[in-house]
Amino acid sequence: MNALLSVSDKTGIVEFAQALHALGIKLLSTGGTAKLLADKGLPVTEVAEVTQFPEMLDGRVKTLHPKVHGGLLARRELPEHMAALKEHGIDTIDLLVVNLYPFESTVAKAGCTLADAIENIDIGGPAMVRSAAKNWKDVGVLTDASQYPAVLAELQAAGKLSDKLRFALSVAAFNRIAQYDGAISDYLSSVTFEEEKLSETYVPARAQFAGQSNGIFTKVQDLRYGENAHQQAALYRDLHPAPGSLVTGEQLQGKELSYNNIADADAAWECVKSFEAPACVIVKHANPCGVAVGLDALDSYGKAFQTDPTSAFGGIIAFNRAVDGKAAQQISKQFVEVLMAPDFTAEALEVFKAKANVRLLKIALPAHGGTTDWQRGRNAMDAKRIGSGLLLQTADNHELSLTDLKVVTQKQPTLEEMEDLLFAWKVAKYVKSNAIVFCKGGMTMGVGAGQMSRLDSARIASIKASHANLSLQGTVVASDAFFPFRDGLDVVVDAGATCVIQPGGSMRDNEVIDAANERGVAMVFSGVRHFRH
Ligand code: 93A
Repeated sequence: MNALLSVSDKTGIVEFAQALHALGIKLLSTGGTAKLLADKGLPVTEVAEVTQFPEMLDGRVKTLHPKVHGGLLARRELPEHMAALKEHGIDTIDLLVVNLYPFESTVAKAGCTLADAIENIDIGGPAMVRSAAKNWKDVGVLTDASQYPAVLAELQAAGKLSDKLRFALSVAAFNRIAQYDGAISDYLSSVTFEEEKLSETYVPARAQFAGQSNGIFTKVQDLRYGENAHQQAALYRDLHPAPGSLVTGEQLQGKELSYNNIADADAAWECVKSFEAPACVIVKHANPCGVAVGLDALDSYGKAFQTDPTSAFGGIIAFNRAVDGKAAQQISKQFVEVLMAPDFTAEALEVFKAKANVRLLKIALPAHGGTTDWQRGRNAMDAKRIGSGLLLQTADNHELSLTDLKVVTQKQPTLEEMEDLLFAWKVAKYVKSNAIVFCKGGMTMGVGAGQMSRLDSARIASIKASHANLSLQGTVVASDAFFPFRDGLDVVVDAGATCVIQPGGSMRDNEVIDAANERGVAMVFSGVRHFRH
């Protein structure tokens, strides 16, 4: 039996080759791999010796030769194939071990030039892998070091590979080639080509649409199950995650994160990150059920918890400040699934030691002063799977500034109300539509989320406030989209709101403005909508 070994990632190759040699398998190899094996005392024949052709063009042509591809592609059961090999003095190659030039990790490096990227496009490796994988009935093809043990086990037990394993290896090989070609295509498609700058050191800019994510994802871990127990799931992250994103965090303690934990944790973390003042966000089923800004972690937590203590049970809690011992004491009185913060003091960690199941995540906040979305820890792109398709959009990274606001009523908001309006608006952005959020004094007082009717969201928000024994008198309210009629406004004013923020832009804006004037409340248009589905 002949094996051809040609690997860029040389992890485990020496031990694997030694085991093949011990089984009497003849080793063929390319330059670098051959040298390594020979240095370890293994008898190895260089491919160049077999082809009678030197590796040339800086290694661009090493294995692209009929003596290699004939040996891989010949169908052993066809006499004419075997006769052709004989006629041309070609030996069969029965086992192929190849891993490719490291294209993905090369383009992931900062400052990677176009020339670096191009030189790391493997040609001969994929060609051999395809030949071997196509001829899976006769050839075993290994494309990853993780496959070495299973292959060795069969060879040692039976002296050959089973059809089942060779077929599985072939499928894995074509998957790997597809992934590799996908990475090349993604990278090249995202490159802004500037002819005048083209030189050996040209570092291409990535297209605006792709942002800093080069579309290459790496698997972080398999998850126990998906949204439900019968669904399989895994977590992937960008090869280059944005600073301050959830996937850059470190789990300090607690049970393994579940699919739903991660989805909810992300919603809480993205929301809390948007505040500059010390803030706390409590999430249940992807919606904030309590958000507050306060003096510190303890203060903001106390306020956020008050919004909806019932829903906060088993919640996912995020802070944008370190959690100290006092806050930890208070939080540990409730059932928490996941707790996230940029840091935990030693006292806080001590408190949670007694609650070994609580998942603690330490996630650094993005540094101040970033100008791009990526530097500010945000995705440039947002994706949603639909039946046999994918919806892509730029992410909702809009931030409201005071100058965007337009007061449309006779009554002006007070300074305090203005602050609460901006707070409520930020929260509403993270609440599923239709979103109605009552706030006062830097805390949510009632959150209505995810209803098919805006009126129902408004009603639910006030029912929830009454369940939490909170009064909505003198609150401000944010609506993620415009009020199509005056009825929605009437519901929130009846509940006690004295000031409203909404995008405006309805055909009946005048009807709604007249209603606000008639009811004696202030109303502000933001000019932008924040649907979230
Ligand atoms: O430059 S190539 O595209 N041309 C080839 O003919 C070729 N044959 C194998 N790259 C080629 N390879 C790749 O070389 C393999 O896929 C492997 O990644 C690498 C191993 O080279 P070495 O053994 O010299 O370290």
